[in-house]
Amino acid sequence: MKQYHDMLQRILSEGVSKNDRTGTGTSSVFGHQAVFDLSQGFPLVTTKRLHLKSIVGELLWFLSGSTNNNDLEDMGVTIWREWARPSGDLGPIYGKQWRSWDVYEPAEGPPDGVIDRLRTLGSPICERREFDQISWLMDELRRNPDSRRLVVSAWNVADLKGMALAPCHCLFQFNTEPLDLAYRMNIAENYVEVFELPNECYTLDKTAGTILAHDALDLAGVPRRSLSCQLYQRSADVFLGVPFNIASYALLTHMVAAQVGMEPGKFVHTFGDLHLYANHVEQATEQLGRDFRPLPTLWLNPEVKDLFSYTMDDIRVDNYDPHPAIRAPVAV
Ligand code: DHF
Ligand code: TMP
Repeated sequence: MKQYHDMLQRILSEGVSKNDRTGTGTSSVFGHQAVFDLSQGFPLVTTKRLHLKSIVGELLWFLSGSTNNNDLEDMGVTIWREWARPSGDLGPIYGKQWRSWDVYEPAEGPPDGVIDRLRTLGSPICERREFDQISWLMDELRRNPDSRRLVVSAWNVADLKGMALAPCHCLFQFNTEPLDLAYRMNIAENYVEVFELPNECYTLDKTAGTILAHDALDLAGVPRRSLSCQLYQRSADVFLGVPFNIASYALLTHMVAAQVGMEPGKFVHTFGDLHLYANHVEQATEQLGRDFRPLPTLWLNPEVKDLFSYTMDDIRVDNYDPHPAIRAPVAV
C-alpha cells in the first residue's frame, strides 16, 4: 500500500494549514489520485490493523438502502454513532440516494382542466417516484457494458440540507474493458478447473500466454471483460476515513464484478480536499515508520446470486497480517 503512504507523505511535505468545519485544523492538499490494481491483492492497509467488520458492515448497510444508524449498530458497527440523531436517523445519506433517489414527475391522469386549475391555485402537480441507481447500474452493466454513463451519485443537491453529513464519497463511475485471450488464459484457473479436465491433451503455457491444444481448455466460464471503478471523494480524512473508503470501494468493485461475471480491474481514487487532522500527525508519523506487509486476498461466496443478498458471512479476507491498530480521535 505504497499509494496510501504516498498520500500521508505528500500531505506532510506539501500540505497547507487550513481551518475546517470541526474546528480541529488540518494540513491539506487539493487534488490527488491513487490507483489500486485489484489483481495485485485486496487493498486493505497493512501498516495498521483495520476493523474489517466495520468496513463490510457499512457497505452492506449502504446497499440495503438504510440511513438509520440503528440498523448499522445491529451489525455491531459504531462508526456513524457520533452523527446520528436520537432516533438513529442520519437523513437522506448514501443508502437513500443509492437505492431510492427521489424523482418528481408531472402527475398523470387528471384532465388538463384540473391540472390548470391546480396550477393557478399553486398546488403541487407532481408525483414522487423512486429511482434505484444501484439496480439500474447492474442492469446497464449487463445491457450496455461500453457505456460511459455508468455513474452513481450520492450528491443530491436538493437533499443536502437534510443530511447529517454531506456525502464525502459523492460520485463513482464504473468502466469495463475487453480482456485479451492471453489474459483470460492466465486467469482461467481461477474460474475453471483446467487441470482437472478429463482430456489431458493440452498444455497451458502461462508465461507465454499461449495454449497448445485449444480445444481442451474451456474458457466459457472465464470473464471476457474487466471492471474498474473510479470514485470522486470531495473531502477525505486521510488517517481515519480513507483506509475505510479504499477498502469499501474495492470490495464494492469485487462484488459488482462477481455478479456481472467480470474480472475486477482497478480502483481509481480521486480526491478533492485530502487532509490530515492536526491531532493525527503523531499517529501518521508512527505509521509511516512501519514496513509494508503482503496484501491479503478477498473471498466472496460464489453461491450468492445477487448484489443485495451478501451477508457478513459471504465476505472474507484471507492472509491479513497487519501491524497493530493506531487509535486516533475522530473530528465531529
Ligand atoms: N468524520 C471525520 N472527521 N472523519 C471521518 O473519517 C469520518 N468518517 C465517517 C463519518 N464522519 C467522519 C464514516 N466513516 C471511523 C472510520 C470511518 C468512518 C467513521 C469513523 C473510525 O473511527 N475508525 C477507527 C475505529 C473503527 C471502528 O470502530 O471499527 C479506526 O481506527 O479506524
Ligand atoms: P466535511 O463535511 O466538513 O468535509 O467533513 C467530513 C469529514 O469526514 C472530513 O474530514 C472527511 C471525512 N470523511 C471521510 O474521510 N470519509 C468518509 O467516508 C466520510 C463519511 C467522511
